[in-house]
Amino acid sequence: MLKKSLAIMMTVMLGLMMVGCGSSGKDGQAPESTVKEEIKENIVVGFSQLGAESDWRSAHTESMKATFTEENGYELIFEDGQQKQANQIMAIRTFIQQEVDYIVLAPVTETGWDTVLQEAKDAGIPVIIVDRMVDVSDESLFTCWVGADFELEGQKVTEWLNQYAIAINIAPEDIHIVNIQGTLGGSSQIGRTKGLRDAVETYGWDLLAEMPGDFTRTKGKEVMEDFLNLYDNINVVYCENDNEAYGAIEAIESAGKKVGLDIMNGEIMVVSFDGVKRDAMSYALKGKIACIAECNPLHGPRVQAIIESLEAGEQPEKFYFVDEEIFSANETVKTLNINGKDYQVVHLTQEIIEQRYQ
Ligand code: GZL
Repeated sequence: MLKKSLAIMMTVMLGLMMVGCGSSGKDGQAPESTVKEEIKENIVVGFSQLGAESDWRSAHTESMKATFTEENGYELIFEDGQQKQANQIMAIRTFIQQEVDYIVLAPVTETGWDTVLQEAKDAGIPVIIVDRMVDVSDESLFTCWVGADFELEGQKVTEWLNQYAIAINIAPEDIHIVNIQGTLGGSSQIGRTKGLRDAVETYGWDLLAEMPGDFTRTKGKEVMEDFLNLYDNINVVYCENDNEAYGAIEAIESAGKKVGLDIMNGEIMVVSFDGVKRDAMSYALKGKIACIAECNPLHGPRVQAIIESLEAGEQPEKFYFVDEEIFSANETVKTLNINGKDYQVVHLTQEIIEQRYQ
């Protein structure tokens, strides 16, 4: 707001100066266009991004930066929280001081936001939550949320695994799974882990261990190395994002084991989430990742639509869930039925990959 009033004052002063010098309309009046020119100010958006831990996060940041440009009528103030909630809270307080028009928050974890979101509310600044969710005592502390149904993502992967296990006739108790979790306390980790734990309970799989891999390749590799040192019967690795899967695959192959879908003959199957980069799809095409539940990072246009709606005085939906696919190069499992709804498994081919990344 402060920036806006300053800009308006400068525009009016500039208009008055023009009246005094240079071209003028009839009778010395300022040209119509100067005085009546509509003052269109850029909408100032303060965006607190949680970090830069993964391919997904980089694509998410890029989508926001590519959307909120000067040409599109925005001024984006971007702050990277470097995986620390304290940094994000500081960023939000700075945005409030700067009197931005909107705050967009990609929260690293779900809890601990009530106080600072109340400060934004008291300052009259709408807050839009993107990607992971916030767990607050009062949902009026944010205007809208846009993101994915992470538990459904977990249900898609585990239902694919259940159907695949049945097809290759492996007993549920012979499925020995380890889970390389995402950043603990973030909605994507909470939802994907719940999807797995519920399936373990339902189908009777053997869940050997779970450890956080923080959605990074490095940590994913470290955790997989630990798991391999602890267990000699792992045949499924549930990675809560692709970067962890890359690290797990590296660890498995460095240990002289084979990654693949033939778990009845000693291969270790890797399943994952995101499907953002071509690398992930190439791994899947080779069967090194058996299936990938898409998690779509392109939230920029979705957030812009919310802001445009609010600018027009409308009341957009409070929660906006993004529709997402599931991919596999293996054709054994074709359709998933989850909570009464069918989801087609996209059969990955080189052609589909080319189309997707053209
Ligand atoms: C999902 C997002 C997760 C991605 C990871 O919406 O929160 O965080 O799955 C990212 O790749 O690091």
